[in-house]
Amino acid sequence: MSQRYTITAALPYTNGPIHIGHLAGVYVPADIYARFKRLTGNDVAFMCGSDEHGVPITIKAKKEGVSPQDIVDKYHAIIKQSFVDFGITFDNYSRTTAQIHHDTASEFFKTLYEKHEFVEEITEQLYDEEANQFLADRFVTGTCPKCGHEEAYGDQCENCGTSLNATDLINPKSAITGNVPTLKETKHWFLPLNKHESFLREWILKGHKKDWKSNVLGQVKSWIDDGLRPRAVTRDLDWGIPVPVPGGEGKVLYVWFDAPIGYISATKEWAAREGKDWEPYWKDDNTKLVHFIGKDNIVFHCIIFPSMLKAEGSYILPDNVPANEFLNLEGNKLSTSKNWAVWLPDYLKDFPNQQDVLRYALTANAPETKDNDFTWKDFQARNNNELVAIFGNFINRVVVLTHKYYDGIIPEASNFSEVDEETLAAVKAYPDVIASSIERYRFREASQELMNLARLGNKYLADEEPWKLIKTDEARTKTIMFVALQIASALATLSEPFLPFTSEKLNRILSTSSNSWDEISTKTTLLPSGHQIGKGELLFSKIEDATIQEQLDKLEANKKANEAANKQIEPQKELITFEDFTKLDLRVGTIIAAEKMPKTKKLLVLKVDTGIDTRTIVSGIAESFTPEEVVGKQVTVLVNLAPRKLRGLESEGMILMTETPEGQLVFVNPDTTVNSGLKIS
Ligand code: B3M
Ligand code: ZN
Repeated sequence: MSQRYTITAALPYTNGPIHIGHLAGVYVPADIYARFKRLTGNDVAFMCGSDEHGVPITIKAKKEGVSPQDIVDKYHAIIKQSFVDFGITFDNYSRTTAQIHHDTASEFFKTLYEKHEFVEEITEQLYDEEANQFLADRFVTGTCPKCGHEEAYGDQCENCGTSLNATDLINPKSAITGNVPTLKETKHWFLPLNKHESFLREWILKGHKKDWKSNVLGQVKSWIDDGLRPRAVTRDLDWGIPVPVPGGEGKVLYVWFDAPIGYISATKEWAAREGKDWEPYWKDDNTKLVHFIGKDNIVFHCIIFPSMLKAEGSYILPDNVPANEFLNLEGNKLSTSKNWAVWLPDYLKDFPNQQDVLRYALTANAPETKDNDFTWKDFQARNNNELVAIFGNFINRVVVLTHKYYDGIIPEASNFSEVDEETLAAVKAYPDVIASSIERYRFREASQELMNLARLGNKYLADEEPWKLIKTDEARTKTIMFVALQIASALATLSEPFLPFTSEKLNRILSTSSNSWDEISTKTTLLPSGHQIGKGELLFSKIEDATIQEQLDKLEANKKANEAANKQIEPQKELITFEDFTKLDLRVGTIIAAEKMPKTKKLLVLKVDTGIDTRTIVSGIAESFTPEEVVGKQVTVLVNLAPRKLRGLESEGMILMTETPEGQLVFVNPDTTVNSGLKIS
């Protein structure tokens, strides 16, 4: 029976491209679910869009010296393209700067205001006197009162997930100037979450105990048990949706108030475009609303947004919020600021047309019940050992043999053996097996069941050996190939939610289009005898060690470059007098010989012509230069430094160097060749 679904995926902040963590945590599972629901005949509205308000965007704009609108325009386009590239089938990808969203969010706010669902209060908020600005959300950092994490933000601690008010922070610090904020009075509108507590308890903890994920229920429960407090839903900022009620001048809606309403505006925009009515998708009790999010968004989707919807009164509440945990990368937390990430546009450049490999690797290793680690080695193994060796190999064998034996025409099957019957029956069971995993939001498990179907095909061929039988038993070979082709056809349909590009290719190879999900279980023949299949194409190709090493090197290089870019210029040392300076005897010297100091990594033993004499100087430059490279170089020498023994060798002076952020040493030398011994002053 067809069911109406409103499926949402968290609106990404538009202050940077998206990376594999976003894909694994939210967009791939949401897309699998949406595709699956469509294939099983449901009415689906799959909604997303860019989250374009909020402080991170303002901060980024300030840093780059452009307007917030410039920032969101740039990243909205990049993010939207990534979703298209990775086959994420949103029915609408909108944005929160769209007029329809401003109108929808304003209306929503006004309705709650008119229903007296807000508490209006003048309170003291953090203020940066130098920047002349109130500090909320990400404009302020400090110590989390709950877990002690020292870099918690004014709205949330990313370490323990607690949602905070800026004034809760211990030792708050302005993210704009670094100053300690003062307190200043200002008026805001608060959503009294405390008022909704018993409803929330009833609805989530009693109503959804069975089918919600335990990580989600756990967070919600601890939130409610801690006691809910009124939460400000307006801010003293200039980037956002203006507060549409008297006294709201110069203030905007809190980004977490407007963003989830973005799901509604996206639906409205889509419905208008498609000539549909949006309301049943949000107001009909029979509609199932499912929010796909990461774990840091749980409180917003399970407590704050439902309270808003409930207060408004005409909306349905989410049926489920299958939040995922976090994905790490090579053992470390994914981090935009540390550039420790695999960005989707970069992946696509390095692995063109291999979106399904990433989709598969991320699904097979999805952070569903605990944080998980993405490693390039695992990515390679998933590709080489599963996609290539099992799925691709099976299809390739079937297609090659069908062309070789029958010119690509599906042969007639005669007597099915017991194994054939069992195999065909097993195929028929797969739609339900995979569906049951998807229904329980177990996408890893579902992806492994899909691979098991390909395994079944591989094993069938390996056991039946049509390549041997073709010489002795033509009729039997035909039957085997017929059965194998049915499995290939089932794979074309059942792989669609997980591997959409592969499914499309496979349908092209088989000259078919996907069946409906249920037909795989009900139809006796998926591919009839006499059907002509198309040309073979390679579905997957092996990924070599060198390719993986390149990715690992790239990660390290990105990290280093980022550290270098963030490296602080050292503060100036204390003042010295002119007399102090004249004590230094600096000369131009010429290196006339060099050799490595035995048993050391860093030291070169140099013979330097100082103009005064030729002397030995031991210098820690062996990691940046070979002895051959430095011979003949002119350098700056501090000649009157008291001699020092290094590894038993007297070093009579010092060569001046500088070091680049990448750790490369560079000589400080005259820009034309001059005589050794000239004074530098
Ligand atoms: N923009 C937060 C995030 O990316 C966010 C989600 C909004 S969903 C309504 O973590
Ligand atoms: Zn914390």
